[in-house]
Amino acid sequence: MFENTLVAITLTILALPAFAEDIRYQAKRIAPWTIHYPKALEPLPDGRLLVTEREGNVVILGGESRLVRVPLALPDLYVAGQGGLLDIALAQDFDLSGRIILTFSQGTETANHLAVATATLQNDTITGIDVVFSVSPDKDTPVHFGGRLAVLNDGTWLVSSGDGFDYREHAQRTDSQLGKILRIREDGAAPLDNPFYDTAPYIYSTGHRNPQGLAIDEDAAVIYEHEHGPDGGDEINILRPGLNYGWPVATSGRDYSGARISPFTDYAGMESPLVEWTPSVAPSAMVFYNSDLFPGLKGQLLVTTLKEQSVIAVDMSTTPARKTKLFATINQRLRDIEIDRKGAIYVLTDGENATVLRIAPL
Ligand SMILES: [Ca+2]
Repeated sequence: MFENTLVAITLTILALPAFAEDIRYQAKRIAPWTIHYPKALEPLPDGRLLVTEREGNVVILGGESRLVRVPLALPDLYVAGQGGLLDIALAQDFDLSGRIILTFSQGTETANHLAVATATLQNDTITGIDVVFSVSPDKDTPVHFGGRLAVLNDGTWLVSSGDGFDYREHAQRTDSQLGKILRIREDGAAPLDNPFYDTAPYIYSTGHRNPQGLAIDEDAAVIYEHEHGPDGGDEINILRPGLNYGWPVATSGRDYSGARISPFTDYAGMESPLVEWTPSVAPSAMVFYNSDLFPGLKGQLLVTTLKEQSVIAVDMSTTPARKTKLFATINQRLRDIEIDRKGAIYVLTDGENATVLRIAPL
């Protein structure tokens, strides 16, 4: 069932400029432009990279300079709009178990939802796909799935769930899992210490629109989240259990028609964003950079954007947070960003013919 394709990987130095901290870097293309509509990448401890394609493939890059495309038998995979195979992450016990975590949209045009599955990676094969969780209720739009994963220190997972676009009032309802950050155990059950365990066992936080960024500062034990606003109102928040992040009651964004969504940009009992972008940059992913490889970036959030076609470093230690545009020479819509164990930065470009760039000091 697995069709492996071998393709030589070329190394191309794209740019040798300096960025704001005057650190010289090089961006090397580490995959041919043959990755199709990718959604996420994940570095492996052995130096290889995993990349998801929306059609349901995982591309494995590296090893003996190879590209291997592994089609996954995801049950009822729904590929449309912003849906398809989405994020990929490594379970806490990956080094022992080879277990990976996947999010994907499942169902049909009239009834679909975000699903979370586990599988086992061994060499170039992925087996044992097991759907452990499905967001409810179903919706009938092909957009705003969320789908971002983060693995916490206690082994539980955060999963971002979008508002489905037409269901934005669900973001304020605890009887719906749309427009939420959810926290689940490895077996798909709800952790007993979730904030609404008795009434809404999976919900970690409420009032989200379409969250695509989850990043953890391990030392400070802080979880950062970002989400797309509508027209304007992209935000970065610090996630805390049980809090309400406002959507759609409090937002700086407007409807694409220009109509006001809400008269409120802040509201009692709801968290205001710590960072905001109006007009929108369309934030697609985020990591907390905690390596010495780029000392000037240490302690900052790195945010990839679709619209801005750059990486934005956000220094949360200043008020207001300082935003610095990085790697502007890349000039591509960017879908994901990850850091490997050595501190090198990987960015995943977007679209029909995408690639992965490895960014390291010159
Ligand atoms: Ca908000």
